Amino acid sequence: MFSKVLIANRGEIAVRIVRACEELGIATVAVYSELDRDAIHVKRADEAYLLGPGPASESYLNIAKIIEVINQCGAEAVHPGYGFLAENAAFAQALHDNGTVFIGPPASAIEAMGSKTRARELMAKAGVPIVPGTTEPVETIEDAKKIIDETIGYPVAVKAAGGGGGKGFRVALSEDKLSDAFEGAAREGEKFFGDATVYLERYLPDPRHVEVQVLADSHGNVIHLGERDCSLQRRHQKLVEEAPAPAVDEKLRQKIGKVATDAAAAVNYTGAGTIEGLLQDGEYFFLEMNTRVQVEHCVTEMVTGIDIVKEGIKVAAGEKLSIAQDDVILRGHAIECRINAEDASKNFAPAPGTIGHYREPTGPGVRVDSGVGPGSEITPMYDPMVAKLIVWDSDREQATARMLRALNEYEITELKTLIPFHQAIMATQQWADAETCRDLIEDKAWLKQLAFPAPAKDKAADDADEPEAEPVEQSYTVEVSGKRFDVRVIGPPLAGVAVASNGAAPAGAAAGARRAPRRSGRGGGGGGGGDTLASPIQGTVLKVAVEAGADVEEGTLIAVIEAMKMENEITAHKAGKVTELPISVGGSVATGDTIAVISAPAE
Ligand code: MV4
Repeated sequence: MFSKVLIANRGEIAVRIVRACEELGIATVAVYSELDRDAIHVKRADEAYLLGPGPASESYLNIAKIIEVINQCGAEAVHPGYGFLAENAAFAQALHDNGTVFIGPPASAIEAMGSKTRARELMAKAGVPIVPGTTEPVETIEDAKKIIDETIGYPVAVKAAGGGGGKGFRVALSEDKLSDAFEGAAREGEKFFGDATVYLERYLPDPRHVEVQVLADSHGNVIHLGERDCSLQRRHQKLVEEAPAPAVDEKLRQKIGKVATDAAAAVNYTGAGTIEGLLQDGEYFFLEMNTRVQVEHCVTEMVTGIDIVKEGIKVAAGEKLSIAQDDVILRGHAIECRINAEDASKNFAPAPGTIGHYREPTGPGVRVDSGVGPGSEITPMYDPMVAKLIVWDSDREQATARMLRALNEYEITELKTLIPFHQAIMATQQWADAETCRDLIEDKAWLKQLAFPAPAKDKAADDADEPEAEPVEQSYTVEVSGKRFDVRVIGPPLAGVAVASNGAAPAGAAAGARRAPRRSGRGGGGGGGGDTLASPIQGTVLKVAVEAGADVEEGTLIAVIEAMKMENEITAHKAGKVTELPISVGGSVATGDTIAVISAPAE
């Protein structure tokens, strides 16, 4: 076994890997950017090294610098987590050349699965069912038309060959929409992956996203740990995942499990990986392979009792898998909700900011994997996912009740997160019926009811470092439905009512007034107050959807800002007339910059 592992990542997954290493008796090395000096993953590791400035290209993606740190600290292996360098074959190769173990598959497997056309070709040859379509790149729109007419038909999915996770994915419902879809997919492929190559698939009208967890060692053992359903996603960002998949029975599980282990074996896979696929009317089709540990691996850990991260580390050290296929037994049901710093009521606008009070749910069957705590700053520079709430219970219905209980227990102030969204989703009949909830996630009116209340005016309460106030006893007269009561309240002084002896309303004030703490908060989600619509993020203006002088409704699309390669829709925070619009396509905006000024319409 390794004695020291460097973790080339940040946030919750870095903490997750530290935990696995500690349990295996391995010393841990964190790396961090200048923005992450105070991050939890840095404190949790045994040693930590600064990589460079905030931008990932200068820190978490800086291969030369990471190798320098490896050689400085003497780590024998590197765990890449997910994102950043996890599926970068050049990084895996560079480590190999440096005599360092990459905790993941061989560079050749990453490369084979990285090209989606190559992966489709390999899988088809290995007898793995792929979504019907092309396994060769399609060069021109004319070629595409011909292939579609002769074999695939409409609707058709046009996907970027360098893609994955839905990036560079367009649908053409009919021939007149093909050139838009083709060009859109090629453009996105070029932008995200430097590869404009596209391929075609039959578009399945209402599939479920079902993926299979695999584990493989270097002794020829390849097993699967059953499947996860990740159908609840928005713009290809998964929001909720569960295991087992409601639509998969034992017979289908064995079938898709075999598909997954065949797929992994075909590229000589080692470590933890996932076969992503679509399930439509009981038929399963390979989509792509993620050659890394995934965000949602936890739900599989909960129903199998197998620690996927530890197994990955052990097989990288040359050990055999500690379980055989027959040892894998699924028990109960697990659900994961991703806690993102986003405002669902504003079209999932990024809502970076600083956490005030923070307390995670606990109790039976609850697991929280997080990389934040009180006072943590969530920067727009990195992924908005700050934590994952995972619950286990004996069946799906009970797991849902437990998830609702745990979401209620989660206390986060000052930062807007998806907690209200998850609370609403978990309470729907659609979720109870195991539907994909696609209509709800796109329903602007439904999302709007998740709006956060106006931010508290009390600035002093923002300061989480203030000491807790002495409890005080105060008498009030209250009227409940017209009936008068005299009450005594014992606790911290209420904000705006009592003033502590030092003259400032203490931190306890916010806590005292809190019943639904996560709903308070003044996170940067969208409005600068008043007429000004401020940008919640830093990025590039991709689209300006209105003209100055236009009358808009609350929720009207104003602009699309690209940040972190994600397109973010900025919508009107109120109804009125656009009186100022100081942005233009191609321009850049900083967090807090004015996107538009919207004045109340004249009476
Ligand atoms: C598809 C599809 C329909 N037909 N491919 C690709 C990436 C992943 N995020 C979802 N992807 C899809 N690929 C073909 N040929 C539909 C989706 C899809 C989807 C699938 C299952 C559940 C939810 C989904 C939400 C959006 C898109």
